[in-house]
Amino acid sequence: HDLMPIHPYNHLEDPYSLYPHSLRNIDELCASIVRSHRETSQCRVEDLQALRWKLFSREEIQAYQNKSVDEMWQHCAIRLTDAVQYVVEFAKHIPGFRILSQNDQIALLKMGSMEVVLVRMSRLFNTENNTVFFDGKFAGTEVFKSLACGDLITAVFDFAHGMCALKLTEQQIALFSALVLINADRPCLEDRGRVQRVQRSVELGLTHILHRDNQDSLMHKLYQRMAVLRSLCGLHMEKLRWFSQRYPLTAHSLFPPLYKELFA
Ligand code: CLR
Repeated sequence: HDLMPIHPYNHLEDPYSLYPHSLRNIDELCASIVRSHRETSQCRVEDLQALRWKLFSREEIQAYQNKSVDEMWQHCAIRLTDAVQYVVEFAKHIPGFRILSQNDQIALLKMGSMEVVLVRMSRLFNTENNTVFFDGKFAGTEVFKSLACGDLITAVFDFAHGMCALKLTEQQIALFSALVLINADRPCLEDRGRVQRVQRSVELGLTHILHRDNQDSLMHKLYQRMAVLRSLCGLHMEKLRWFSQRYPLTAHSLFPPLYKELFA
């Protein structure tokens, strides 16, 4: 049991503590995070393999490019919100997430849901031609041209490429997603201590499966990816502010309520 830490928390003091006390508990925690990832992942990677070369035609790309800026923003905001909704479901099924206060759950989702969407994007990414599965086919960066935020799109595609290079298993992606979400460093948390305990348990879970997979060195790389994610989401918010100033009406009346609630 060399993975078992000397834990500073007595679970009797905090009946809600989920800090794993044995390898069996870590296994259970991992299993339930993997299950909730699988059940909310929108799309199975195996199914996508068959569609790998289903690309948008010239005409279809042209149609996306001919959309007005606000039309394309609205379209993407709807797709993004749909993906975010699955991330919210994922979070709700993580045992440690459910025990947090409503306010802390919302604070974590506000900061982390877009980041998890981007982690999930790497599952739908084809590195051979730099395309992502979007709207039923594989789309390159040119499809998003009319959003007029090429730097964000390029950065997001680069991130997906880098994630793919790590060749994570679905289990590793599940645990990494949970760790991205349950981050005690986020602002505006009420009970940071409790978030920290849940974060430690998820960290322990990820360490455990990386160790089991003989890939301990990935942990360091994953922390680096988390820093990149933070900057990408900063860029996303910046673009959103730019857009809302330019097209207040679309931003106000045509964006999905959840998108506005989380990002605006
Ligand atoms: C992520 C994985 C989900 C399906 C999905 C839906 C919408 C996609 C998203 C993925 C990846 C990021 C994406 C988004 C639509 C627009 C957005 C391509 C594939 C790019 C980064 C543009 C962001 C612009 C907004 C600020 C409107 O299972």
